[in-house]
Amino acid sequence: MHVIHRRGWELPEREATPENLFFSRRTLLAGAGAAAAAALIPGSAAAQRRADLPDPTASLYPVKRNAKFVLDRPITDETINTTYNNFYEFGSSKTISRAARALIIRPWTIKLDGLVDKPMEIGIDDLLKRMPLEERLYRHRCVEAWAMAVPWSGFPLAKLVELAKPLSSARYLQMQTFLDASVASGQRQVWYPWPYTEGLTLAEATNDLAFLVTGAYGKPLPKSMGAPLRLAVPWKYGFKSIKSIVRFSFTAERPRGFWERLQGSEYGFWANVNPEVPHPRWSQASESLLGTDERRPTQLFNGYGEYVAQLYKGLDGERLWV
Ligand SMILES: Nc1nc2c(c(=O)[nH]1)N[C@H]1C(S)=C(S)[C@@H](COP(=O)(O)O)O[C@H]1N2
Ligand SMILES: [Mo]
Repeated sequence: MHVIHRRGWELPEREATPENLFFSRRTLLAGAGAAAAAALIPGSAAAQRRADLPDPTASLYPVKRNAKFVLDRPITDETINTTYNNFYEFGSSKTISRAARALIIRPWTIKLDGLVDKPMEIGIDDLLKRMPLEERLYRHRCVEAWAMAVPWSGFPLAKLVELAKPLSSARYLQMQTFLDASVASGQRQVWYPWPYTEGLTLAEATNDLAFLVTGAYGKPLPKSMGAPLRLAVPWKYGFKSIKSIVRFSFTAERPRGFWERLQGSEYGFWANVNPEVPHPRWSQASESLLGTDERRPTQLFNGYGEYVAQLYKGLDGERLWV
């Protein structure tokens, strides 16, 4: 595993390559040990049946749209968004939607722990009963320079923070994806720092825009998009929007995310969208709109500066844009 943890600057090529291509090249470098680790383990028929159960929350949707959040572009075609995904647990290509069907989303228990009044566990359906669901139209900007626009359903992350009752010593929120290599073959690729994690400051997490997603396109969230619970932080690069969350931990120390652990020089903690700060291997000046031939100029904070710019005042020494 240590062999694979080489840095970007040790790689022979520095051309503009999306994160997935970069890491599939890394896969080749990993050699025989990795190939053995990636060997398929057949899933059981029982697990398959559990994965096929209809989503019990279907009757909750559609939910009322919050008119405050408007788009400057058409909503991306639903079939594109459900079949063109980044979800490394199921593979490093964009076509993981079939593999992601193996994910078992009930029961789905979420832990709230760390620096909280009282650690707790709550099932997703109990959580949904306690949370005010609404629909929001958000842009999403992947660090790979493609963008989409999605009608998400869900509730403000601030509401979950309220439920968890963090102590005054808590400064950050770390979120963690499920870990089950028997359904997610990507998690057998041992050179990745599984489980996927991401983090926010508490000020970011309780900001109006930070949204926990449980549905999309007026339906329960598809597995390929991170069912049953994923984050949407639209002013940051897409890798911050962690999927299939099982744990929220409140910490005093800044957490290090999955991509930051893999390649800290390219994927940092803040990762706010900025057209003027290129990724080390490509420009961020413009973005392509998924499902169209259109390119648009990238906007600072992905166009959400009025909501979030004040969060970053006085943080000039920080790498806010990587
Ligand atoms: N657990 C997990 N969350 C994840 C990822 C991932 O690989 N695993 N990819 C991230 C990246 S890079 C992006 S752009 C978005 C993609 O979301 P989508 O597939 O719904 O478009 O999910 C983010 N969340
Ligand atoms: Mo991304």
